[in-house]
Amino acid sequence: MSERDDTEKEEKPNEETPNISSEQEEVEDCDMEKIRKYLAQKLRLLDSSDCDEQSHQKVLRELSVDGIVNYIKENENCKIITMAGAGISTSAGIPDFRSPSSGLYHNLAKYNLPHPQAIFELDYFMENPEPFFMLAKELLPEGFKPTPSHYFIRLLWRKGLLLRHYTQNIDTLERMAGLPPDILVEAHGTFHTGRCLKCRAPYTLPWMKEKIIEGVIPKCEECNEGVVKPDVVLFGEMLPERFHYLTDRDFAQADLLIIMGSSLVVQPFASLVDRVRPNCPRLLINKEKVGMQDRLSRFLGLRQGLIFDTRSSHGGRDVAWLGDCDTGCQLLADKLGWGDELKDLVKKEHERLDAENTKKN
Ligand code: CNA
Repeated sequence: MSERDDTEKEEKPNEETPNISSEQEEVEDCDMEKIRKYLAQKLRLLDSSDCDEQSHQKVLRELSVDGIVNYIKENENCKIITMAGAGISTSAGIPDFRSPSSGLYHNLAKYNLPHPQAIFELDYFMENPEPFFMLAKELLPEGFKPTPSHYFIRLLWRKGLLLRHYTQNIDTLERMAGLPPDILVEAHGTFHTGRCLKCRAPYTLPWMKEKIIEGVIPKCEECNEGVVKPDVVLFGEMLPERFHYLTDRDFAQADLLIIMGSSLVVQPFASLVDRVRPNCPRLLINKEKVGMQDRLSRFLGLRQGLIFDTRSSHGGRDVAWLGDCDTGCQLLADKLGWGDELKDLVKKEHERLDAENTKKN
C-alpha cells in the first residue's frame, strides 16, 4: 500500500529545459521515442504501451474537445472516470494548494511552519495540531456550495456514463452535489467524519465543526485524551483501502478519463492517469498543462504521463483544454446537448442550499 506523497519537485518537466522551444522539444521527444523503442526491442524491455500496436490505434477523430464529444456521442455506454483536484472547488471560494498568490502554500506564513507542507504532515500534526485546525477553520465547508464542475460530474452520473469519480478533495462538495457514496472515491479522505487518534472513537462533521469554529482543538469525549482528527489523509498516512481496491478494478475498464483542476503532483493519485488502457482518451481541463512525465522517465519507459505531443507514437489520445474548470465543463455540456440541463441543475441546487443555510442561521 502506498502513502500519500508530494513529488512536486520531480515533476516539473518544463522547468528543466527553459531554453528549448516547445517545437524543438517535440522533435527531440520524437527522436527519443524512436531510440527508446529500438532499445526496448533490443533489450526486450517492452512495456505495456509497446506491446500492442493495435491498442494505439487512433480512437479520436480529432485531438480536441470536439473529438472527445464525438467519441462520447458515438459510445453509447461510454464508461467515464473523472479525476479531480482542488481546482474544481476554487470557484466555490476554497483556495487550492499551488496556484500562485491565491494558493494555500503561499499564505501560510501566519502558522510559523518549518515548511509549508508541514501543515498536512502526520508527524507535524502529532507534535502540533494547532495550525492544521486553524487552517481547517478556514477550509471547512461552511456555506460553500458545489461548483458547476461538481454538478457536471453529477450529470455524467445521471446520464449513466460515470464509472467512478476519484477526488483528492477533502471539502465534501462532491457529496453535497449529490454524488452517491458508491460512485465516489475520496482518495485523500474527507472532513465528513473523524476519529480519536488514541481510542479510535468516531466523530461526525457537525461535532468537529463546532469545536473547530470555536477555535478549540477537538479532544475525544470517550477517552478524554486523544485529539480527534478529521479523516483526511495527511502526508505519511495510508490511502483508504477503497482507493486501492477500486483503482485496480476501474481503470482497466474505463473508456474515457477526464482530469480536472489538479496539478497532478501528489502520488499515488497522479499516476492513475497511466492506469487506463493505452487507447483510452484522456481529457485534461485545467488552467495549465500538467501531468506530463519528464523526458528521462519517459525515455526509460518508467511512466508515460499525459502526452499532448501529436507526433509521438504514444500520442493521439490526450487533449488539454486550458482555462477555468467551470467554463470547460459548461462547454462540454453545451456540446453534448446538456448545457441548459447543467445550468438548471446548478441554479436549483444552489437555491436549495441557500434556503437550507438561511434556515440554519
Ligand atoms: P493543487 O496542487 O493546488 O493544484 C490545483 C490545480 O488546479 C493547479 O494546476 C491550478 O492551476 C488548477 N486550478 C486552480 N483553480 C482552477 C480553476 N478554477 N479552473 C481550472 N484549473 C484550476 O491541488 P491538487 O488537488 O492537485 O493537489 C492535491 C492536494 C490538494 C490534495 O491532497 C487535496 O487534499 C489538497 N487540497 C484540497 C482542497 C479541497 O478539498 N478543496 C483545497 C486545497 C488543497
